[in-house]
Amino acid sequence: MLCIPKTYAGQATLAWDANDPAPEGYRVYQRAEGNAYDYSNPAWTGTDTSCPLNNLVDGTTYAFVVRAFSGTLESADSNEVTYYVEPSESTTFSISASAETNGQIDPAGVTTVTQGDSQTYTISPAAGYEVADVLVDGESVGALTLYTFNQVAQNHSIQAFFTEVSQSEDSTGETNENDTDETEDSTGETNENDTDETEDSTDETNENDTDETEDSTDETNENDIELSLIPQSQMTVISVDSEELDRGDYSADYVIDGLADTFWHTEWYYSTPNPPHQIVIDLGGQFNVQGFRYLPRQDGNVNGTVAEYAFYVSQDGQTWQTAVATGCFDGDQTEKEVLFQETIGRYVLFEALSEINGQAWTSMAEFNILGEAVSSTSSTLISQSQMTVISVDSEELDGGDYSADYAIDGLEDTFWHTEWYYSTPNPPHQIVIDLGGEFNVQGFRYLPRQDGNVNGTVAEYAFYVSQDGQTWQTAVATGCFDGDQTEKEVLFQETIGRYVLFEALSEINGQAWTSMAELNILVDDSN
Ligand SMILES: [Ca+2]
Ligand SMILES: [Ca+2]
Repeated sequence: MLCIPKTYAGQATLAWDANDPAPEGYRVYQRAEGNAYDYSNPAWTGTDTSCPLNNLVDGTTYAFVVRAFSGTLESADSNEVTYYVEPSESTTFSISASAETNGQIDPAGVTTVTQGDSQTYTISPAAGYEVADVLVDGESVGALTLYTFNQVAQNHSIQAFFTEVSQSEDSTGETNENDTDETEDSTGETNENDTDETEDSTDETNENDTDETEDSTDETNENDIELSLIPQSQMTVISVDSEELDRGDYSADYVIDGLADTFWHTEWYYSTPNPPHQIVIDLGGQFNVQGFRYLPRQDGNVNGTVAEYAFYVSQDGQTWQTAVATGCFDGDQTEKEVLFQETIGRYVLFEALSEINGQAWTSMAEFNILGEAVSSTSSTLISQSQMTVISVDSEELDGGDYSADYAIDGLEDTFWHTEWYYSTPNPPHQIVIDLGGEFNVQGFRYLPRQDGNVNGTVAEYAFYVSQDGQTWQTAVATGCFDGDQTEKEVLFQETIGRYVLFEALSEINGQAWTSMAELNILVDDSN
């Protein structure tokens, strides 16, 4: 009786009952399914009553018989047993490696690693650059040039960032000759910061131009836009119009998991909604957004790969202005990068308008946003004492004193309130303030009334900056405040002006009033 008593780790053993009397030996013959036995070529010969099965091809069914032999005599075939060799099940994981501009990581891209193995990465800055940081699975591990994933047991990502080597002060005595009106660096680069007219009249090294100390060799060029990726770990998918979760897991969350082999895919199993498809992402904070990267799915299938797109930036995730970028990607699977005019916001919306083969799906392996964190640390508040309320459309002066001036008196417990005693004008309500001089305005703070009553607390707003207090361009910021009484801060693209207009478009409970305890204006006074 021939049988296969045990298999382990893809290794099978064949065993049979001993003949009595014992023969000289046994011969095992094997054939792949569909083939005949080759009795001139036994797979195994020996005196044992079992043998291992070696050199079997994965995914193939084999049949075996055993024959006893003595001298030239050989028995008939035993019963035949078959054995299917399971495809090997060694588990693998993906490590996705990327390097930002000005350096390389090796190996770049997606590397498949067998479970338990290690994978080492070499990080090489370009000349004049050094490693700024390395993120492993979104977490900083420091400015390493070598990193090894040991005993890999899950998917990973690694991203390398680079920064210009900081030049120590130029002490070589390289004289930066000051000539005439044009301030040129010795390197020939026009130095934009030296716009002040205070020129050294000597032939000394030009190190102490006014407040800005410039390195004469290091080109400080403001046009060098440092593009950095916003860490995906702080991003959240807020909404998506469609994601396939029934036939597989193609959640929108996979676009920000750092893994090239996982992807978002719109529904295709029970329904196939038509484009446009939209995904909205919270960046986790205010950013000066400069661009994005779209990595199409990397599994060899191109379904859902985006052709036409539009990209939006918003302060509040609800109000979306005109798209900051629109276009049509090339129909291949490489990562696409789109840059645009810097736009401050916390939320981004990617809209897929068409698919490369005209299908209804959208798919996306990875989504990255390029931008710089915005904080008000570089801004200063204009002193309210130099501000003046120029105009207000409504203020209650009969039912109490709720003058618009109280919005800039520095006191939390006094506030501007629109009329409610004799009349209740509807919004929008507007207050125009003269800042007392021209500023690089980059934000404002709105403090709702602090007396326990919420009437008039602003929900939707728009904010404008003007040079003359009469001509108002497009709002520099629009949005909707959370419905609580904490102070709200809104930052936006720096805009030069002397006058600001705050417009309240709605109230948190849909009432007609507007109230405001304090309005403060943030400006950039760094130059
Ligand atoms: Ca992914
Ligand atoms: Ca006040």
